[in-house]
Amino acid sequence: MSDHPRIHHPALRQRIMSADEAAALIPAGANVGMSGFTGSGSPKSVPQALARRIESLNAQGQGFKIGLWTGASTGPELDGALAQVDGIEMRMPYQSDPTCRQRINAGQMQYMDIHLSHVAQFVWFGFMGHLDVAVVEVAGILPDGRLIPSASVGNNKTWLDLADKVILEVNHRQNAGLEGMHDIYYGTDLPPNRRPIPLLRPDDRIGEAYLRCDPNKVIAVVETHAPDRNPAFTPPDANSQRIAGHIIDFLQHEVKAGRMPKDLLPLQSGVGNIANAVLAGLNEGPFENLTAYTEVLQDGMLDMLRSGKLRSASATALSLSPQAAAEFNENIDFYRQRIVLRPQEISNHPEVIRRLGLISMNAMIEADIYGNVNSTHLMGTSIMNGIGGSGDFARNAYLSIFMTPSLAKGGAISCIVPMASHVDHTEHDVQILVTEQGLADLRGHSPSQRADIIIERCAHPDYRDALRDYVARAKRGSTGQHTPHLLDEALGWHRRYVQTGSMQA
Ligand code: 0RQ
Repeated sequence: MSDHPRIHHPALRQRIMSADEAAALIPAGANVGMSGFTGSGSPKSVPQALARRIESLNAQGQGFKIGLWTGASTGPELDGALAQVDGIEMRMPYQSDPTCRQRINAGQMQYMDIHLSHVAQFVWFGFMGHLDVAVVEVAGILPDGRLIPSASVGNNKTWLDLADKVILEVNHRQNAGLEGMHDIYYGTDLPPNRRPIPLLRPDDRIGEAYLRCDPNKVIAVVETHAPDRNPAFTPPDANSQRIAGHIIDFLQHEVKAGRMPKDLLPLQSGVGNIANAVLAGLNEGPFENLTAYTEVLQDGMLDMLRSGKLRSASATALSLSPQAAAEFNENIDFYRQRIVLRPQEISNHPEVIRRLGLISMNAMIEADIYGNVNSTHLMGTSIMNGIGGSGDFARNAYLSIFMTPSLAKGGAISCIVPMASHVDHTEHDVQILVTEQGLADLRGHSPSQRADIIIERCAHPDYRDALRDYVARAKRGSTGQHTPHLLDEALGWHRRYVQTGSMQA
């Protein structure tokens, strides 16, 4: 046993093999559900071995590809390795890998970008086709075959339940102290037999600490020793700090107005540097005894747990910089009492989000003057990452906040435009927009009123006159006066950038 101290199931110890041997068991054309959510908890060895196999088979003209389903984005060992060898036919539900992005935007890889809360149920409903193989990283295997989940949960429960065959990667680098941090809920039936999810507080535990897995389905167990790969965050810049300041002032105002308790409502915070800066601002800010019900737990939330500002945090994945991961690993007993990691169908569940009344804060690419938000497409046609969980939260939160610097590309692009070049979140799902310029509270306002508020509060001064001029002319030239637009001109802003490299041309 001492050779394989994390694999306690006798029959599964017999199935230990190399990553190359395991990858050879994945057939061409298979739909493969892999673990992984941000750079956390994805398999580290089998995808790279599969990429090597695909490369050599494709060199012989075989055209070997798989359908790749995950929790969300993954590390370079997974998305990067498979995309580089052109091994992915259809990718879903979210990616942020440069090679994937390039292939998708070149029309060489199919990508189905869907709400993260939809993934598990779409697969259960049979909407996505058959799941052939699951490749899941775990922190250990118990004597009865149950699995200690890794640093993310994502869709692993669904993959293990539904795949014909399972390959497990047991990663010795994952902290053994993760055991007990997870809450895997097995009560999600299918319509018409669904029951309420009994989660009433962000830190409730309603399930089990382990993933169930039929040992008879396990065709390979591979041992690995590789760390998760999440990049470091950049320290908050002046714009992010201003955005954080506007949000904190606004939340104080909401408390004073009696629309929120003193310790606020559970926080959801999106990915990236701005979200992290807002958390840093909250850590210095006036609010105490906070809770989080979110999807990804970044460095900023760890700081808040340590300082005591945050009482508890629920997520589906850790997404920690190497430095924060080291601190987390040293103090895992402290964090295990305060963090719950759940399947993403629960962390992002509309019913739970609506019940808990979240404050949802997500970054965006651009917003238009009426409050429609683009989170996914650069200049309307090229995917950046994907919608991720932003739609799950925006539609169902108590308060939905979207934020961005007012300018992109060194000032050549305004992030406030007449008409969003792509819409992920409609005006109906967006209550607050924030840039470093200010905060626009859109609640209770008609489209025309919103246009004035957004231009005056959020647009950069360099673009305000042009936006005001657009609105004035749209009011004169538009047939309908509810949402005035000059349809032939509305997207001209983006066209001007494409042609000249500047919207101000
Ligand atoms: O491109 O790198 O080529 O310069 O867009 O911009 O400023 O680095 O943005 O890292 O904060 O991510 C919305 C993409 C923001 C992210 C988004 C260009 C800009 C740059 C990226 P370059 P930044 P951030 C729950 C929440 C969707 C998922 C989500 C995201 C690149 O937050 O993916 O919310 N969100 N999940 O130059 C043209 C504009 C632009 C622009 C920026 N207006 N026009 N290009 N760029 N604004 C968590 C999960 O779901 C996991």
